[in-house]
Amino acid sequence: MLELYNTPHSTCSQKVRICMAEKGLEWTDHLIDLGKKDQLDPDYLKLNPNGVVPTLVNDGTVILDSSVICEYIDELFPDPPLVPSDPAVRARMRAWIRYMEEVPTKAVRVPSFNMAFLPRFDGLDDEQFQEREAGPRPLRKHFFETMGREGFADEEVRASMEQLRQTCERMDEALTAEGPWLMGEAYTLADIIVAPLIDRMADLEYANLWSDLPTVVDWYDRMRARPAFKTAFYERTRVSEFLALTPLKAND
Ligand SMILES: N[C@@H](CCC(=O)N[C@@H](CS)C(=O)NCC(=O)O)C(=O)O
Repeated sequence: MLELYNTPHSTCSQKVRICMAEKGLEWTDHLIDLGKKDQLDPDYLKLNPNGVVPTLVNDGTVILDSSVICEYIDELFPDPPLVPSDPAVRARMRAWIRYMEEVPTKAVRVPSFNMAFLPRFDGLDDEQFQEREAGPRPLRKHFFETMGREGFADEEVRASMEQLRQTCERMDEALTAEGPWLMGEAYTLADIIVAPLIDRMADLEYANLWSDLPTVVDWYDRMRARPAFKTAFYERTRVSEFLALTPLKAND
């Protein structure tokens, strides 16, 4: 039995949900409310000591980290394949995944928090903010400290936007050279892993990051048309649907 501890609007959860839906799998949904800090509950920390979502449990076996979960799912349920069989092509796909984790996944957090999640702290004074943020944050302590009550600085916002633009340009290069997917003919985990990041930027009204790149526009349209994408992005999975968006301090 597959159980997924996840959060509707979390990009890391969304990629796992797309992957599982592509395989036609069913799973038991355990919803984790990040705003209420369910991810830091001692019982959840026993499952995932990083205090983040998602976590997959397969008949008692715990699998952590969204990209690792996607590869694990692909190995257990190889049909339809989402990982290339040729080792060299597979290595190229994994290099994409590492890049996605190192660059756009981190970059997306800055506008996401400044625009969507910062209002959680509205009205709190310093002491109340410290109190709310007290306690273990195994992975994100420094992230929240840097963000503070005021959000990330303009410089940080600009750097993130630059990294996200670089991602779109790299996608454009790959899609122009091969296509229709990032790895060419085969639709793979590389497409799945970047899709929620692009979707988040669209949701935050930053589609201008790729609007001059028709290959990326077309890729995103095809991605959204997939039934698995629709399963993963059910109602109220986008931050704009339930959070007030606040314009960024440093626009673009
Ligand atoms: N490398 C981890 C990162 C997971 C992660 O950062 N998840 C975010 C949501 S996308 C989270 O749980 N954040 C916790 C928080 O905001 O306190 C993975 O890919 O699973």
